[in-house]
Amino acid sequence: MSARIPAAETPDAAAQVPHRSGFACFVGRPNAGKSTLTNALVGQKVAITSSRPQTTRHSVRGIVHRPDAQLILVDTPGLHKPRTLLGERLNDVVRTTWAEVDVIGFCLPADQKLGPGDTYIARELAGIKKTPKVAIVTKTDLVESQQLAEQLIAVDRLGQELGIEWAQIVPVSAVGGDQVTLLADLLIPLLPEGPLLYPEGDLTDEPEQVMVAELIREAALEGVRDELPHSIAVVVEEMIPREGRPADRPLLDIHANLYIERPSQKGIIIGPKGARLKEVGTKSRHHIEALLGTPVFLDLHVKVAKDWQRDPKQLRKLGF
Ligand SMILES: Nc1nc2c(ncn2[C@@H]2O[C@H](COP(=O)(O)OP(=O)(O)OP(=O)(O)O)[C@@H](O)[C@H]2O)c(=O)[nH]1
Ligand SMILES: [Mg+2]
Repeated sequence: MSARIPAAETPDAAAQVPHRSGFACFVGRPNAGKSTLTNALVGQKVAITSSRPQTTRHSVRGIVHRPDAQLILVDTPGLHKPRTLLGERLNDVVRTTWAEVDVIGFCLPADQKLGPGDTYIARELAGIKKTPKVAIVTKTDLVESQQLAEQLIAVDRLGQELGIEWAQIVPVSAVGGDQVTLLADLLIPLLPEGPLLYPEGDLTDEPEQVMVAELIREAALEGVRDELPHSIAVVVEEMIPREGRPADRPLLDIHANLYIERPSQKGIIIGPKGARLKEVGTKSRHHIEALLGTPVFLDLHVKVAKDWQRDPKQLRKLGF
């Protein structure tokens, strides 16, 4: 007598597993680790990250491909109390995004006690009844197991207090690569059945020009403090292959402007004898070359767009 193969493991049964596809957005306070987690799940940098809050300024899509599913992650800006028109616009992006997705992943860092910022977001999430919500406790590598356990209990309690039924509560470390795959496994069953939404192999739908601008901004954010990170915006004006280059030695000319808000900020960005700006150029150029797979000449200029975070006209010009 032959051994019986459990039904779920027969090839026929595998073929009957429905294909799922849909959108899961990550929301949370600024700096909660949403973009780092998005990149870890996709397996490649699609969103820039930094230790400064409010790094992400638009919704960034990252695509996870599985044989039985396509999970599209939508990384959003950190939801915060806005102090500028830009801040209001960023919060609008978050609220529009979570109204449209199939699953909401609420990110709460393990190393910080739940605070008013988290409760504020949770209250809003409680009002979105129809969408399943997964609580994601991020940065678990930063805490001991006791502290993690306390945080998981606190998150559970927050759900109970506000009438949110978490579909899951998942601890992850994007930096340590811990439970990242599990998170995808848990999000996928919450997606509707459906066909591929993006071509196989696509990891994001971000335009190249936007990714290049973001990589420059990421390099510029490193080492700047206080208000300055918020004041920086980058626009790529042009990307054109240099004429007259031999086919085996192409060069892509990229012209980009780095905007700040006040003339007094210029000195810090440029640095003594231009050293800082040069460093930003060199660092981002390496990342851009890796992204585009071609040598790049980066022409980077610093310009002042006075008080752009508060000026509707300037915001429009900068793409917000
Ligand atoms: N140790 C550790 N650090 C992390 C982890 N995930 C993110 N970080 C760090 O936390 C900081 C913020 O990460 P981001 O991914 O940019 O946070 P975010 O939620 O996207 O922030 P905003 O875009 O500003 O809303 C960065 O310095 C990350 O390196 C993690 O799993 N472990
Ligand atoms: Mg981010």
